[in-house]
Order: sequence, then C-alpha cells, then structure tokens
Amino acid sequence: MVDKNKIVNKGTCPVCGTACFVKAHISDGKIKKVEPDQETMMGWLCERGVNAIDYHYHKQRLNYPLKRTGSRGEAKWEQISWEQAMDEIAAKLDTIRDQYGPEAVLVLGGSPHGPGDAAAWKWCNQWGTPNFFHLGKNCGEAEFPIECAMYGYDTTAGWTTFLDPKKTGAAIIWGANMHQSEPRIWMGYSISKKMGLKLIVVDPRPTECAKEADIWLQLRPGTDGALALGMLNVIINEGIYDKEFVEKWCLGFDELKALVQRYPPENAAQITGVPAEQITEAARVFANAPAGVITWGVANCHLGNGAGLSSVLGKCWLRAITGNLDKEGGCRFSDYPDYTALLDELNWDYQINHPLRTRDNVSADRWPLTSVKGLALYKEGMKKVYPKGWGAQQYFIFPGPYDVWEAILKGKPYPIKAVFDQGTNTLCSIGNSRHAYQAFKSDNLELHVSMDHFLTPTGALADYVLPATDALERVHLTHMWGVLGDQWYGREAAIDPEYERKDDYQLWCDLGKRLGQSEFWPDTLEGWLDRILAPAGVTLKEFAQMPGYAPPSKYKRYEEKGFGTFSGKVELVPSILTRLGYDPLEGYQEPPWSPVATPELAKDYPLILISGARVRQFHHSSHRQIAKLRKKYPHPLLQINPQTAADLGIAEGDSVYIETPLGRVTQKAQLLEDMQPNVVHADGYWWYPEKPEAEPSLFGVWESNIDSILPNDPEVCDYVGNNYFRGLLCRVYKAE
Ligand SMILES: Nc1nc2c(c(=O)[nH]1)N[C@H]1C(S)=C(S)[C@@H](COP(=O)(O)OP(=O)(O)OC[C@H]3O[C@@H](n4cnc5c(=O)[nH]c(N)nc54)[C@H](O)[C@@H]3O)O[C@H]1N2
Ligand SMILES: Nc1nc2c(c(=O)[nH]1)N[C@H]1C(S)=C(S)[C@@H](COP(=O)(O)OP(=O)(O)OC[C@H]3O[C@@H](n4cnc5c(=O)[nH]c(N)nc54)[C@H](O)[C@@H]3O)O[C@H]1N2
Ligand code: SF4
Ligand SMILES: [Mo]
Repeated sequence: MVDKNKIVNKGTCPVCGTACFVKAHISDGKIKKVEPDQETMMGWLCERGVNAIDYHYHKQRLNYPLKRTGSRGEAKWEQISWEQAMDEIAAKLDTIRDQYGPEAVLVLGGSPHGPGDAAAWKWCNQWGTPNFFHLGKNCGEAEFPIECAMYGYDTTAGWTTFLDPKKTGAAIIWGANMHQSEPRIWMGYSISKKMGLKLIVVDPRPTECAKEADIWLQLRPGTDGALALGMLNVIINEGIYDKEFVEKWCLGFDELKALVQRYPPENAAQITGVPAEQITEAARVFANAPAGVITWGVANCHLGNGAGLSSVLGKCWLRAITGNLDKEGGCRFSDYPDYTALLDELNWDYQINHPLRTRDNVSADRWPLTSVKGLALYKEGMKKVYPKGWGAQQYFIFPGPYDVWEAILKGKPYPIKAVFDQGTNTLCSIGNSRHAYQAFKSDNLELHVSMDHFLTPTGALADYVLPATDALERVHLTHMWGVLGDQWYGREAAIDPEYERKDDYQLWCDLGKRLGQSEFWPDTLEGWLDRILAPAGVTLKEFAQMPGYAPPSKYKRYEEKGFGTFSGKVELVPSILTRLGYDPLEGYQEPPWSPVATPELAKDYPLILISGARVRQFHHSSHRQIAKLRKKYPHPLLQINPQTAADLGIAEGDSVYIETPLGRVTQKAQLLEDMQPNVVHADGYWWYPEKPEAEPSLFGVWESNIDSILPNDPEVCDYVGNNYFRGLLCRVYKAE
C-alpha cells in the first residue's frame, strides 16, 4: 500500500511507454503536481508529459470492467466486477482451447507500455499460442532480426543511437526523426554536432534533423536500399572499408563486392534521385570517420516487399564493413546482462517445446523468419554468445497481420477464435485496418477482450473492456521488451490504483491462475518483479531506491566470444536467412507501388505517399482527447509542396482527400517548402474521441485514418510480413 500521507512519491510518467521518472506531489490521496525526477537520468517531462495530471484524471478514462450488451460496435455496455469478467473470459478460453487448440488465441499489443507487455508474452508462451502480435511487428521487428542474423547482436536497440561526443566522428540518422520522436536523443546529436560530429540524414522530408545536417540525402521514398548499395559501392571500390576487420571477421565479402558492382553512384542516383556526388561524399565521410553510428529508423521497416529488406541489409552491411561494430564511438552492441531472471521468466523454451502446441504461428510458412521455427533457429545460431537466447530476437516470432485476420475470417491455415488487445488501438495503427475491422466484427470470433486507458475504436468492438492502471498507479521495471537491455531501473507506484483499474500484469496472472498456470504467476506485479530481480539480490522496492544499474562499458565483445552466428563471424550473407529460403543478395527492389514498378497505377495515383511520422504532441493514436495537446494539433495534416498544391487548386488549411485504390480519407493541407513536388506525407493514427462511439461513426475512425486505406496483402508486405506504410502511391484533391 502506498502511504497517502507522503507528500512526494517517486513514480513514472503515465502518458506514454517511454516511462520517464517523475515526482508526484500528493495530498488527500490525490495527485496535485507532477514534476520531473531530476535525481535520475530518466527525469524529464516532454510536451505530453506535462499533462500527466490531465491524463491520469481524464473524465473519459476507463474505470470499471464493461461487458457488451448490444451487438459489437453498438455502444451498449453494462458494468461488471473484475472477478466476473475473469471467470467468464477464462471459461470461454477453456472451451476454445478444447475445441480448437491453444493456437486459436491471438494477443495483440502496442508499442511498449511497461511490464504488462512481457506478462502477455509469458502468458502466450505458457498457454501455447505462437499467435501474439505486438505492434513491434511494424516497429523494430524488421531491423533487429537482420542485425541478429548478420552479426548475432543488435546495435540499434541499445545505445548506439546515443553518441559518444568525443569519439563518434560521423552519424547517419537514417529513416528516423528524433527531433520529434526522441527529443532527448536529438539533444545529444545537436551537442555532438557543435563538437565536430559530421551529420548525415537520410529522409525525404525536410525535417529539423535534415535541416541541421552536413549532408541531407533527400531520396525518393522507398529507395533506401539503392542508396545504401551505392554508398557500399564507393566504400568497397575505393578501398576505404576496414580491411583488417573484414579479413579477420567477415564471411561473404566477395559476394557483397560482386553485388555492389551493380550500383555505381550514378545508377544509385538515378534510382534515388540523390545526386551521385552526394552519395559519394556521404560514403567517404562515413567510412573515413574514426568511428561512426547508423541509427535505427522505423521508416526502413515500412518500405514494403523487397524495398524494406534491401534497405535494412544495406544499413547492416555499412555498419559491418566499416569496422564500426561494437567499437568505441561506433555501433555499440546492446547488452543483455544475466543479473535478472527475465528471460527465464518469459519461458520462451516452453513455447518451443509446448506439450499442447502442435502448430506454428499462422504466417510461419509465408514468413518463417518470424515464427517458432525461426526462433529455434536463432537460438541455435546464437547460443555460444547467448545460451538463453537473445532478448531482442526472442519475441520476434510475431505472425504477419494479414494472416491473423484471415485466420479469423476464413479459418486458414487454422481458426483463430479469441482476440485480446491490450495497449494497442489496432484500428488506427495497422495497415488496411478495414481488414482488421471485418475480423473484429466477424461471428467467427467468439471472444474479444480489450484492455486500455480509454475506450478506443478498437475497444468499442470488444465483448469485454477492462480498465488499465497507468504508470503512476503501478510499479515499473525498465526494458522488459527484451530490447534496450543496457540500463535497468526500478520504480514504485506513486499512488494506489484509482477505481477498479488493474495493471496489465493482473489480467494474465488472473487468467493464468484460472487456467492451470498457477505456479508461474506470483499474485502481484511487484511479486513478479521481485522474482525477476532475485539473481541481483534485491527486491523491486529496494531497487527503486537505487540509482539503477548499467553494465560497465565494454567494446568489441566479439573478440572474446565471437559473433552470435552459426559461424561465429559476421555473415554478410546471413546463413539464417538462406536456410529459411530468403535471398540476401537479391539487391535493391522497387517498392511494390511506385512510378517505376507500377507505372499504370501511377497514372491514376501520381503522388508518392509516406505516412505516420511522429509528432511531439501525440503518441500514435493516443492523446487526441487531452484538450491542451489537441489545441496545439487540432487536425490531421497532409504535408505537400506549395507548387503541387497550387497546381491542384489547394491552399493552406484546405480540407483534402487522400485517395488510394483502397479508398479515401480527409486531412488538412499543410504547405511545406522543400517537400519534393511528387511526395506527400499524411499524418497517421487519427480518430476523434469527441465523435459518437456507436457505429457507423466508431469515433470517426474512418474519416482521417490513413492506415485504413493502405494495403496489407502478402504481396506488398515485407520479409517478415510487416506493413507497407511508406513509399506508396495516392492522389490528392480538394474536398468540397
Ligand atoms: N501509417 C503508419 N502506421 C504505423 C506506423 C507508421 O509509422 N505509419 N508505425 C507503427 C508503429 S512503429 C507502432 S509502434 C504502432 C503503434 O500502434 P499502437 O500501439 O496501436 O498505437 P498507440 O496509439 O500507441 O496505442 C496505444 C493504446 O494503448 C493505450 N495504453 C497506453 N498505455 C497503456 C497501458 O499501460 N496499458 C494498457 N492496457 N493500455 C495502454 C492507449 O490508450 C492507446 O489506446 O503503429 C504502427 N503503425
Ligand atoms: N512523440 C512521439 N514520439 C514517439 C512515438 C510517437 O508516437 N510520438 N512513437 C515511438 C515509436 S513506437 C517509434 S517506432 C519511434 C519512431 O521514431 P522515428 O523512427 O523517428 O519515426 P518517424 O517519425 O515515424 O519517421 C522518421 C522519418 O522517416 C521518414 N521517411 C518516410 N519515408 C521514408 C523513406 O522511404 N526512407 C527514409 N529514409 N525515410 C523515410 C519520415 O519523413 C520521418 O521524418 O518513435 C517513438 N517516439
Ligand atoms: S509522455 Fe512519454 S516521453 Fe513524455 S515525459 Fe511522459 S513518459 Fe516521457
Ligand atoms: Mo513503434
């Protein structure tokens, strides 16, 4: 129990999953003020975090469990107790398992929201369903598995996005815009730049990062693979790669050398639209720097079939052959120290060997890299370095989203009958969300449970809606996604849960206990975190009083144990990929829809569409109901070049339609100098919490939500089945 008389409690910001540390001033059991806890490295408040109190006490927060009384989407609910909800849901799951097997349960999650995500995976592993699909699918999944396949570590989930201002000579911000998405990291870049860092930015939009760059490579969206191969061509042919490292540690260099001959800078320039001299200069600056960093960027995961894989491989090759892997000031490996029992607690091996599970996830045949089969292969390949498996790679067994909706709608390759969504507003964040909508509405779906802070368009279609605590009301341990494992901090709850809100862990614990998993689940989240911290000899409460733990800086860890690959070397042609039937040497592929790949389509849809870039005011679909934030960003914006807009008769602030072959949505025009004339950017994730819940409105989810008109058929999805959000085609016209 939290002591209500305490004036200041150290807690965690409730507003987004970044989980910054705050001090909450409390009197009469109510939070009166929230300020950054500057005694910790994690103490700050961003533009959203300053509204922590408004968020915590928002009148639209979910406070009690609800059960549907009308049809799905009819907005008719009754309030029930948590116990009743758990009893009924568990009974239903039991029947579904008997009739269809454990794999018939699908769990959806969003971007990180604290220990609840890890509890969901633990539950799935113990239950025996490989069908859990966190939005990590469209986030890190595409980049981390390739890093793990090529060098058996990951550089991008760890510290490498943080520079070493004294050692890092050059950095490439590639497909990311930290100015909006990670302002704290961007601050580090700004400071390093003043100290002499050479900054290269790869982005089609004129972002703040791009404007501050020494070299801005403003490429045609989706052509990143060709750009990387062009840079590799320069670096290899000019002999400015790290020869000693390549000779000693890399396999497959001759094949890579042969591949890049197809991409002299002039060819890469023709594909990307970036001048050949700029490609050459960027390659030289990066390769000649004493140490260099290439960031992770979500854009590379969104380029669609072929285009995505070539871009991610290209970034990995650049990191490797320039000798930057785990070098001081270079691309540091993230560490996954064994002073916690997190990996044991998640029970990944149980998933691999589950006594009841007879089938792999529903897209395993199509995209085997992310399947139980893929997981087992990674574990085998990486075992010399990571005997327990590697955090960042383990949870990448997610199925592709196309197949999970088909499994509900058509029962193929086998039926999915129950869906849990927890901490995701899937209808606003998944490609072709109308496909997801059909699945949620289908009579084939026997159970849909949603757990959130608010009733969202996705939750509005559920059978049960459960109220989640926010981070001020629950204990916290960092990095339970199995990525970003370098620094660990614990945190206490600042206040007891309000109303009947429960933490996300409690859902899985309470269902687990009703369904034969009792020994796996301590009664409370705090009890579970104590168990995870046991190897370190501290409890969560004790750990929360400590300054956190970061392992001592180590470099070139491969010199001790080799790389975590089958060969122990950097496999430039990763054997995990070739064993699973992928071709890493395919070279650059055009995005599925592009003026080059589909000229007929481009006649009708002449503009290149990118979508969903981050803005400081919102976390994806969240915060549209927070008045102070909404005031600053009232409508979704379509960014468009002023001349293009003028040619279309569109003025600043006009409502416009954005149309693809799947339909149209409306946003407001924002004219932006330096946008390429044939490229537009549409805001992502929009819904209108102020509009009616009942269908057909569904909180206005079909009005402006760009993901509702983006394709998700397997032909356009990338090599792990993730969605295609950037480098598509559309047309834009003024709305009446
Ligand atoms: N077009 C396009 N689409 C994209 C992307 C893109 O770049 N472009 N990016 C993709 C990426 S990288 C991501 S990560 C996804 C994000 O997709 P989602 O994760 O679906 O998006 P969010 O809006 O963050 O959804 C979070 C939901 O969780 C709720 N929530 C917040 N905290 C908690 C909590 O502690 N517990 C519970 N139970 N609920 C909580 C919020 O109220 C909100 O409804 O979108 C993907 N979709
Ligand atoms: N405020 C805020 N911060 C967030 C989030 C949030 O929702 N709101 N979400 C968090 C999450 S889950 C994630 S995944 C991260 C993502 O953070 P970032 O990786 O920074 O993601 P974005 O801003 O979506 O996209 C980065 C850039 O990609 C560019 N881009 C578009 N198409 C292409 C292309 O074809 N090639 C290249 N090279 N670039 C392209 C866009 O113009 C954009 O500037 O942000 C995290 N931080
Ligand atoms: S909203 Fe997110 S990034 Fe901002 S202070 Fe809160 S936890 Fe940190
Ligand atoms: Mo993400």
